[in-house]
Amino acid sequence: MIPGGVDVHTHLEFPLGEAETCDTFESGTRSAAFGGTTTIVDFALQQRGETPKQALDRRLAVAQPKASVDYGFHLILTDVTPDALAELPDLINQEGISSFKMFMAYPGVLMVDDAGIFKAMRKAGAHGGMINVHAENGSVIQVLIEEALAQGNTSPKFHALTRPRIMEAEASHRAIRLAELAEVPVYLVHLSAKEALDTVVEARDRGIPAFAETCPHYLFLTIDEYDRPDFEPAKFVMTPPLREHDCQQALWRGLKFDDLQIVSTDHCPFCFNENPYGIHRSKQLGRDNFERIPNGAPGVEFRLSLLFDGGVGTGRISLNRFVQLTATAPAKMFGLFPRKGAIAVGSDADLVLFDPLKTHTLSASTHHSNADYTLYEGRRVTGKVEKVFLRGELIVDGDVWLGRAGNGQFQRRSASGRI
Ligand code: DUC
Ligand code: ZN
Ligand code: ZN
Repeated sequence: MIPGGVDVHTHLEFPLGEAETCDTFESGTRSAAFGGTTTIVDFALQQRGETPKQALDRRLAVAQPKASVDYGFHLILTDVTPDALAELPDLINQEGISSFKMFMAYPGVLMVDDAGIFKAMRKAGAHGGMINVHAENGSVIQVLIEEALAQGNTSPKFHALTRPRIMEAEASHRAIRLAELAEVPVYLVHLSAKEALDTVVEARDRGIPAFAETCPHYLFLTIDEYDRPDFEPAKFVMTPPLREHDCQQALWRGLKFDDLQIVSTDHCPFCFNENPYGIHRSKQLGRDNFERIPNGAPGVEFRLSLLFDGGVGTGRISLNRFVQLTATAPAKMFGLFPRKGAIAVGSDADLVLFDPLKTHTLSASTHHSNADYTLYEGRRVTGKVEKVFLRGELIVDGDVWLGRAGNGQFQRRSASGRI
């Protein structure tokens, strides 16, 4: 029996550029539950011209009737106006939104310049908040993308080739240094490159509160997936892209030595085929231009099984470390502990009965996401979620769904806990 998983990086019903993810709060939280995750922290996106509070209210209205596991939100700041900054203290201390995500990538869409990031960091830091950063140098990457397209290099592999590891490292370093000056804890999302991890290690060795997560796809897949035939590689187009094998080894080492604190999924699902959810929810948008392939992949359901099989099963990490990476540390980092992330008197009875000996096959034909593919089709893993309890109520019993849409509760998170 282990604590219910806490996945602090999902995107349900989420607009991304011209696309939108294909899992609703109903399908996505059901998929999470079948994978042993009883709490997600998703994102509310501030659109331009909107204040962060307006973005939160909009997002709550979407999630509340549909979510079947507990949920919170990080707030994505895209427009760092004086009004937006003025709302941060209340969001952190009244509304339960203690972390803010900012993008150093996607110029003209989500990217905020260093001045904006620094202003938000200083304000959040002064009021107990955390800043999450998507660390890639978006301006330089844009040059590489435009060069590739001008040369007729439109296939999915060029998504990876135009997003080099050292541009993740450069932005990671910049984010950490800005956070250091602003005196705010910083959390790098979806860390993939060894060189980015090196900057985190360097900062942590100096005592800076810099933290990072990685995701199962960076631990189990490599850049070789982009050599698949036809348009198949589009399934693996996520940001940052899959990296070379030496990064994988560095990430596993990082998990072992606590240079990386959390494994979350960045569940950002788009179908491969246009039907049944339409082209804006599918990879086909980018058939003739890799830049238009929606960036993201499904994964929320397989985090526990993959990490148990590939981590505990191989002896890379201990069983305790597995629980820490998937439940306790994310709950602590994002102000949910001890309500979440622990089996203890007074904690929510979010419990997973996990069979460590049961072998099963990961497949889109049996998963519960709306996505029509998985990154791990046919992979055999040992370790399976058998029963899931949310606040004491049985919601997954083997293959049977007992949960209810609307039964998930919004979690007001406390000011950021550091671990
Ligand atoms: N970053 C994310 O965290 N999720 C989806 C796409 C992206 O770039
Ligand atoms: Zn990102
Ligand atoms: Zn994401």
